[in-house]
Amino acid sequence: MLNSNTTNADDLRIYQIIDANLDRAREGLRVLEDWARFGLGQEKYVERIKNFRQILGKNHLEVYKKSRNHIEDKCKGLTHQEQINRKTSEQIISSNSGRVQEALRVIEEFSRLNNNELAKIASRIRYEIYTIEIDLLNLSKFKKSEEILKENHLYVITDQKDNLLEIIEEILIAGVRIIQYRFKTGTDKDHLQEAIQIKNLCKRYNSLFIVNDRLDIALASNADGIHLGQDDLDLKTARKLVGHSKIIGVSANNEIDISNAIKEGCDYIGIGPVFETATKKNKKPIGIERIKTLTKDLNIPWFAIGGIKTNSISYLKSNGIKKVALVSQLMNSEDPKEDAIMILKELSNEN
Ligand code: TZP
Ligand code: MG
Repeated sequence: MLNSNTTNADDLRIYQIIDANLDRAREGLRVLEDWARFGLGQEKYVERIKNFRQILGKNHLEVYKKSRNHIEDKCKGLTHQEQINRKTSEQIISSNSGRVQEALRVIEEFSRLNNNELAKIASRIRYEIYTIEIDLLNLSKFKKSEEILKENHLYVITDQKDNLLEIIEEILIAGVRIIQYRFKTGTDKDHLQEAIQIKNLCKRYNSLFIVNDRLDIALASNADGIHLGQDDLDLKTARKLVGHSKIIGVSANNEIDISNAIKEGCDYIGIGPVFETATKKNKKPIGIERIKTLTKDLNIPWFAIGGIKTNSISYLKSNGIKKVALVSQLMNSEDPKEDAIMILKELSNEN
């Protein structure tokens, strides 16, 4: 409650500032709440943000509202170019979190003079919004990655090539939206540098960038995900380290590994080798029938892998296999762009 009941001109100015910023904070919170609700389906965040709006609403005293028209606001309606340029949901989350944080800071400063209770409330909510902003951004990023995995049927894995960046760009131009960076020899320093370059390319083409095996390179290059084989870090540990903003994919080719991967929260599975492949000579192919059995009840995205060529796709599709991962077919292609276009077309054919 207010500390005094007399109102002078200075108080009016302060009340007006508090009034404007309570509105501003609540409006910004509403934007965040609606994104958490409709954009992300995150009930827990909806409740938290709604609660903040209600607390601020309860503390929006009549004196603040009444001060509204006493002093003319000459800056009403000013819009900054940044507001007009906002395009992505991430930009909207960031700018509205910033708006809430700033408004709460102003409330905190000015209400400290005559409403200490409100100053404390504003300070507490402001700190919580800092973490909520990061959580919402991470959840949005994750959701986008999940959608790319769901909507795209071609997953391209790299091999070590001198002109790797050129090949990847051709493939991205063709329309591939999932790239996994895979390497087995070389120095970490070089790999990290290459990973960052591929990540930047993928970002430019709105594509997922996933790193095979190496969590450190995935984290350092700010990859969208990590792919783990059965001998790599276990999924629980990896999740602890990467958190919930990155997707985790797993290679599996038997019931137990698949069911464990799902239980531990993997986001997609690579299953194979379907056919013989020179890329993984020591792995026995499991064949189409086995893949059909293993994937019968799978309801997360999965990609068949191993020995898949452009001309095997229609056969795979006729057996219900809709998503594929490839290494050599595109990495050794004379025209990766044309080949990728052909494969994407084959995969999108209805039959
Ligand atoms: N995992 C199972 S098979 C395989 C991997 C990484 C290699 C696939 O390579 P290719 O050249 O597409 O057969
Ligand atoms: Mg591995």
